[in-house]
Amino acid sequence: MSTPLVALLMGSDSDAPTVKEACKVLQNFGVGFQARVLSAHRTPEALIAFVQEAEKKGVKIFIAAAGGAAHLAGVIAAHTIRPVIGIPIQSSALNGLDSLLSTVQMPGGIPVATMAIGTAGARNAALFAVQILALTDAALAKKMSAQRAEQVQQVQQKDQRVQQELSGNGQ
Ligand code: RP5
Repeated sequence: MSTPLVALLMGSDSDAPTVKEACKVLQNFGVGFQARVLSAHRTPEALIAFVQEAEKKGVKIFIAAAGGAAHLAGVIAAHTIRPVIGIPIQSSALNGLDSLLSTVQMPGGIPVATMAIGTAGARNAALFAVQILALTDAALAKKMSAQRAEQVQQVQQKDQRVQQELSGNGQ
């Protein structure tokens, strides 16, 4: 894998199954990333040291997944001017609403691009990171367009199938 352009941080190893969805997307696009468990609350010093070091090593985008009182993305954003994308984990106590609100409600001046709760958010976080990188990488932009076209085809196939199965209107 190439030099990590994306740092993918999670507050706990219990977030890993969700974060895996983001990893799959980045792997599909051939974007190098580093995944780490670092917590805004449990390992605050190590988190800040990692962010500073990652910037020096050329990480361009931070993705942060956390649940509950999810301050990971916000704390990262406070320590870097690189884009930070937040994934609110679908927590068991409040189904992720806690994670969503604590990730999205940043004070003006320190933005976090907050995705949907759970696995859809994880996929979109990675896609959003690829879109940012694609602004200055024509090959990546081409792959992104191809992926969108493939998605259109998949939906069209599903449409055909549903028409045949449910309404008998398939051609
Ligand atoms: C957050 O607390 C983590 O991101 C995780 O979603 C949540 C629960 O962590 P564990 O108790 O499973 O380690 O910091």
